Amino acid sequence: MKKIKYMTLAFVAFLFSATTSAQQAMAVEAQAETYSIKYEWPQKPKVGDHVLKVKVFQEKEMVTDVEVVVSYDMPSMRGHHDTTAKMMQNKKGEFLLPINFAMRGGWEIVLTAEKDGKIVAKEIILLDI
Ligand SMILES: [Cu+2]
Repeated sequence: MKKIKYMTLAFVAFLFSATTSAQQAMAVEAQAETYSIKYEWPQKPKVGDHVLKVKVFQEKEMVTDVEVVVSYDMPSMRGHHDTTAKMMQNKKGEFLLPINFAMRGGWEIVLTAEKDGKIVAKEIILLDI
């Protein structure tokens, strides 16, 4: 009976150490994989629909195995134009989506890049239309 107890303890200790080292490995991996979002407006945004173009990079390499979600609104009238959509991807792996600037004023666009359901990069664009 005593022997079984020791074995259980040893097993629990093993599990604990395995989890800890796995977590440490993940933390190191997350630091090494630095994602960033770059964006551009092919045409100067004005009132109306204007395409936003986005590229996602991991270190200096462009990556295509991510999803980009865009969420935009006017901070001065929160919720009034609140729109969230997944960006479409072209053959080059760039992300595109027309943004509807319904009226003049300040706009806020939040871009999030997601990989395997986790947010890996975030970018906020503030502009006056
Ligand atoms: Cu408005």
